[in-house]
Amino acid sequence: MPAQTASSDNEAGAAEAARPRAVALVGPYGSGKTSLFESLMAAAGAPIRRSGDAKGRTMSMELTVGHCRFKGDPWSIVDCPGSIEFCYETSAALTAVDIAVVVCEPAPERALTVAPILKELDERGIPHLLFVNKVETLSGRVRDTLAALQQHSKYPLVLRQVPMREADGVVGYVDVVSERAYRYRKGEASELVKMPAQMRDREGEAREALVEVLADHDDGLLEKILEEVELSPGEIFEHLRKDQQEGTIVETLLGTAQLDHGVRRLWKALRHGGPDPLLTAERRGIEPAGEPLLQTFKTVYAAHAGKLSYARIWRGPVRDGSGFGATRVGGIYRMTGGEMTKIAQAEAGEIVALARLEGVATGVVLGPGGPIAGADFPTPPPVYALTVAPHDRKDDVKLSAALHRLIEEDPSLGLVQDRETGETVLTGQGEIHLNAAFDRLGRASGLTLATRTPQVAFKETIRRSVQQHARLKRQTGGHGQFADVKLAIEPLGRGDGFRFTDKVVGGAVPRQYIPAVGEAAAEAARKGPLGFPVVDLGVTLLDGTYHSVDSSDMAFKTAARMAMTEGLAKADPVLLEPIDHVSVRVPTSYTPTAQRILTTRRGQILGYAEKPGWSGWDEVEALVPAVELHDLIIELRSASMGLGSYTHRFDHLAEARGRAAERIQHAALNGK
Ligand SMILES: Nc1nc2c(ncn2[C@@H]2O[C@H](COP(=O)(O)OP(=O)(O)OP(=O)(O)O)[C@@H](O)[C@H]2O)c(=O)[nH]1
Ligand SMILES: [Mg+2]
Repeated sequence: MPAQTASSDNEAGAAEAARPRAVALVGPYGSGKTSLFESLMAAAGAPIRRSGDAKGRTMSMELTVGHCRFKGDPWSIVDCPGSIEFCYETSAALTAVDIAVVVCEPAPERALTVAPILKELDERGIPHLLFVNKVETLSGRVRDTLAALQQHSKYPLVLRQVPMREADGVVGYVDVVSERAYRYRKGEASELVKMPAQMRDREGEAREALVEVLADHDDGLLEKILEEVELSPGEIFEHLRKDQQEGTIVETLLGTAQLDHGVRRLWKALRHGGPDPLLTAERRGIEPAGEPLLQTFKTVYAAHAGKLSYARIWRGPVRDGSGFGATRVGGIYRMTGGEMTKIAQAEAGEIVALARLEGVATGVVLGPGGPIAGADFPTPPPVYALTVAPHDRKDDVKLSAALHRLIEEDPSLGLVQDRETGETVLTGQGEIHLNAAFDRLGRASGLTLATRTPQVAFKETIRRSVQQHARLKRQTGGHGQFADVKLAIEPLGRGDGFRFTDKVVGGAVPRQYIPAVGEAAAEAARKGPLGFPVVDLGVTLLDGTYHSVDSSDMAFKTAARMAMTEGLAKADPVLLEPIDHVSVRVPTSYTPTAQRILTTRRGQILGYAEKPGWSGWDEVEALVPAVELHDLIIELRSASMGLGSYTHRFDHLAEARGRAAERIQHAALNGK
């Protein structure tokens, strides 16, 4: 992005009132985003109920929006979930904001957990700051934390504050630009104090490091440094602001969200480094002038209001009642602290909830003419699945309607109607994700639901060719039943399916009865001697006899079925299980762990290599029986700080023998 645009925009912006900006709080699970959200809102004077200490807090499972003003500037804050199972919400939120704050913990060994979100921000070109939270627990050097995090960031992380320590830990900080020292005060702005003499050197080092990074981005600044010209705080500040707005540096701040330490300092960094929404729109390729334009980033079905689409307004104004293609805005709401306030129109930069945008999916860019573009962020592939069924079959229709809404609200869920097992399967991002989805589904539909592990579509085949003769002869009263068939039952190549051939000569079985024999053979193959569909099977009608009065379609069907049942059992039946091609992604330090997990699950490792474009991550490829995949994600995550993931696709059917086959058959018998 050209630097001129950024600065000229700032100058223009200074004269008029600032446009509403938006920030997303992102970062690994449990790093303190919700605590920071509450602290930021409180520091801006917004009414907010704080959930207090650890006891009152629960894992965030969806994004939350709050509105407030800091020093007169309007802001929307989007608190995102950190759990990988709810990453879709975070990806969607990032599409709607000008800047993100990556909230992380100070321990360097946790740096790896920040890697995925840094990667996403870098790839999507979203400017971001880093907030090292829980800094009161910092025991080592903040430099080490930064160095560990830097490995996962494309852009330089620049330390904006140096921690000030006393016997009982971090008590304040020195601002590296202004060179002023501050002491934290709980729930209040920090107090300006005299910089402790022993901090001068460390602060000087940090300042030098910061200036060096800035000089990398500006030749004028570089010249000044080489000529050893003294730089004023104002000058450094301007460079910092420009680079931060463009997203080419990552300012790093420290604090303790729970005690409001460092939170006003973060607010100021956001105020200066947060790009104007028009700049963000430009980054996204949206012209600043033109008809109203908005983008949805969350869809909810609220109990009373009906469908609500959270949207960022890229070009305003959007008025209540305005048409957008085939749909019309049926109410505009601002969300503050869980409450909805109805407003008449929304301006560029605002985040609002729009009611009744029927037919508009999450992520869509929408203008008066209708949808212009679809979601520009990824939907993660499913890694976990459970079946869903109503307790009472008569509620099937009701459930299906509720399921479709559920998936509209959360596109990282998926619905599969398994034609082979007859099950309705809900797929998603993990156990917690699916359980939360079932809770919501139960509440929304009022139904009691049953769920369980989905069945794997096992098959069976035969290994031996047999010839089987069967004769039906029944005399009941006057009219009898007669049919006689001789079938050749033989194995075919893997993947050939089922084939019926007629080789009858001389009208031993009249033409009109032959289709009945074929149908009966195919029907019999639907459930073989082991209880599963028989595949890769050829059946040939070789010969037979008939009776001019007593033969019929029915009689030939019955005879063919008898021949199949007897013949298949003698043809050395064997169980076939689906084998999937699995691709596991882990940080390289966990590659051996991933291989061990796959091997324990009867996997055959094909190899591993660095994941393209992901330095420090490997992709392990393996062939693994599908039946072993159900809870793979749970083990993988618990063994890799939550970072492991996988994708899979059907590869082939393989014969299952011995103990594995016994287990499968045992499970299938009990499950059915
Ligand atoms: N020591 C310390 N603990 C904190 C601080 N901020 C938050 N916590 C604790 O960290 C835990 C997680 O806090 P949350 O604010 O819920 O974290 P989160 O990032 O929103 O979590 P998810 O949304 O589930 O990813 C809670 O037990 C908080 O009390 C902090 O500054 N210092
Ligand atoms: Mg949270």
